Amino acid sequence: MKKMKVRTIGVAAAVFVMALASTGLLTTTYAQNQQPQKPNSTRLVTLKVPDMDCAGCEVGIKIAAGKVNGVKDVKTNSETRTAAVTFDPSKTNPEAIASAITKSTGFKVEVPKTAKKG
Ligand SMILES: [Cu+2]
Repeated sequence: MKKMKVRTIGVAAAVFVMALASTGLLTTTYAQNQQPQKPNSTRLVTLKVPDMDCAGCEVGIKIAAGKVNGVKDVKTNSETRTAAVTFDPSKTNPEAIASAITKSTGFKVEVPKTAKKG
């Protein structure tokens, strides 16, 4: 009976330490997310492409956006009809990327209002 009690306390202590450790980790992650963006960091914009309805459209949009200087990554989704573009804001901007896609593929591209400034 005595042994049982000691073991229970031991387990409870271990759980308590683990809980403390995970709280510490969460706090650290939160603090990192709060840091201001570095001047050279990239930005992500999700462009709407209402006429993108198949993989063929996606390829054309990826190629067109990828040719824009400063574009780092393009992820298209023909189901949601969006193109998530990662870019270097010192080299290009969402509207320039949108117009490059339209010029190359003929697709109308909508830039979200929040991305138009800056
Ligand atoms: Cu298509």
